Amino acid sequence: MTFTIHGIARTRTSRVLWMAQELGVPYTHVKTAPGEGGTRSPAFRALSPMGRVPVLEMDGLVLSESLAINLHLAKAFETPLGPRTKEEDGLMTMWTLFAATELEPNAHEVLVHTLNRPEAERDPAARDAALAALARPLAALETALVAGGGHLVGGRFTVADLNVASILFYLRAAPGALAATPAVAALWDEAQARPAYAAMMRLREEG
Ligand SMILES: N[C@@H](CCC(=O)N[C@@H](CS)C(=O)NCC(=O)O)C(=O)O
Repeated sequence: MTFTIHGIARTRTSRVLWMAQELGVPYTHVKTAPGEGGTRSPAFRALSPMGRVPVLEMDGLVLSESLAINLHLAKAFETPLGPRTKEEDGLMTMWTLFAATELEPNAHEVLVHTLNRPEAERDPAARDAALAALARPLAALETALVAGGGHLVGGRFTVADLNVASILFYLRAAPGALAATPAVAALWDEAQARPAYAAMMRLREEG
């Protein structure tokens, strides 16, 4: 079973490349970039409803949405990152949707105002408002991680942790963002120490 990932590493495609590195299986990487000749080409638009990367192609299935792709890959391959029971599957889906809805919008806002925009265009007040809005979901994560012995599902590092950590990635330039949530900070440290994370970061640097 092999698959193709479309998207350059310096986009949300990095989340899927991270998962692919965790699986350690061969795959094809098509470096589609956002914009003309990339995501706006008719061929790519035929793959992605929103014309956005990443896209996964596998066994005739075409999937968009980075975090959903990761859930699918975790289930498609025999890996400890995937669910062992229907209950684990439900929890992994829950934490993935939590990452997408409760964490990502404000974490992205923090990223925009700490790293992504040129310094003159960054708005510290917008960054601080986003950080304040993250306090509640980060506290919820903290409670779950403490109860789970450091992981969200099944007492081991799973796709739920990976998907959440791929959003915590946005907070890397905001020192102190995880200071009030030591278990979340510990998960982020663990995620960064994984060889698959380091491999993904190398792909980002290569472009
Ligand atoms: N919710 C989507 C968002 C994907 C997304 O925004 N991709 C950006 C790159 S990070 C993109 O393709 N932008 C090009 C465009 O919107 O035209 C996901 O998680 O996959």
